[in-house]
Amino acid sequence: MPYEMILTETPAPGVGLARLNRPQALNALNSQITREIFDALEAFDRDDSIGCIILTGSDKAFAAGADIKQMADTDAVGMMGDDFTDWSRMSRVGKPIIAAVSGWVLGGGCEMAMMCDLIVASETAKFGQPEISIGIIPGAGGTQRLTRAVGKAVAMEVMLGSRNLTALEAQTAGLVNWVAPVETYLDEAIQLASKIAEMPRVAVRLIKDAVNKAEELPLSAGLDYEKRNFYLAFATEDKTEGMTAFVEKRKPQWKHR
Ligand code: DAK
Repeated sequence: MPYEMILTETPAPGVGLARLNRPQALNALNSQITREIFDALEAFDRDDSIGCIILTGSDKAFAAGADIKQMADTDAVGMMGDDFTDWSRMSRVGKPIIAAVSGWVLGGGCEMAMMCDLIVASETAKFGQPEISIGIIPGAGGTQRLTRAVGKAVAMEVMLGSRNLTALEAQTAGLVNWVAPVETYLDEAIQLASKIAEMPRVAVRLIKDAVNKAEELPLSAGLDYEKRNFYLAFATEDKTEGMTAFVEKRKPQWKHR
């Protein structure tokens, strides 16, 4: 697939990697790069050889937010009609996505990272929602996902005070899975992705689906939802293989079915 603003590769078996590649604008998210990211994530999602996806940028910037120059001349109606606004495409990706982030992780960049399932950050990563500094508010989930991730007090400070969190602060607050030196964070994300890609993929998908529901449903409805996914796992060949392999004391051979 010919992309102009992102790069894609398969850095390890089962791992698909999409890289934002607009260095002159610190990977600012305009309509084209956003569309290309969602196209690439969906292509990896459809690809049977891929079990886990990594979304990354450069060491200097994962993304410095939505493209302010593009938004500057856009009014409310223009924003509503732009396919830039349809970020639900990312939520529908069934395979796990790891954000491997470094440098600026701001505004829409922070929101995009939070839409991923895990975040591996370099020590230089700076997380923020500075929209207030340009007279707007977060529009791709920042007020909701950041608050759920780090709690109201820190979220208010970040958004009202336009204060960036360091990688360690973000990890302590619960936003980031782990922090690694800038030289190795991507390799560590690839190792994690490889490990997930080796897991039985139907179970991986069912877990991602159920965990994401935990953010939306009351506990009783969430437990019912989990139970249905649990029963569904019992309809897979991998359930039979996994349990048989345990009893026979051998490594399971997953069919991802
Ligand atoms: N948009 C456009 N260009 C940007 C940019 C951005 N967000 N961030 C940086 N650039 C460009 C700069 O204009 C500059 O380009 P030239 O002037 O060289 O042509 C180049 O990248 C390098 O930037 P700087 O010279 O500013 O670099 P510094 O190291 O001095 O500063 C910085 C780095 C990250 C602190 C600074 O660039 C900065 O403050 N950038 C803006 C950060 C920001 O305010 N981000 C939030 C934007 S609002 C939605 C989805 C998403 C969103 C909303 C709705 N829907 C689905 C509805 C998201 C909104 C946002 O993210």
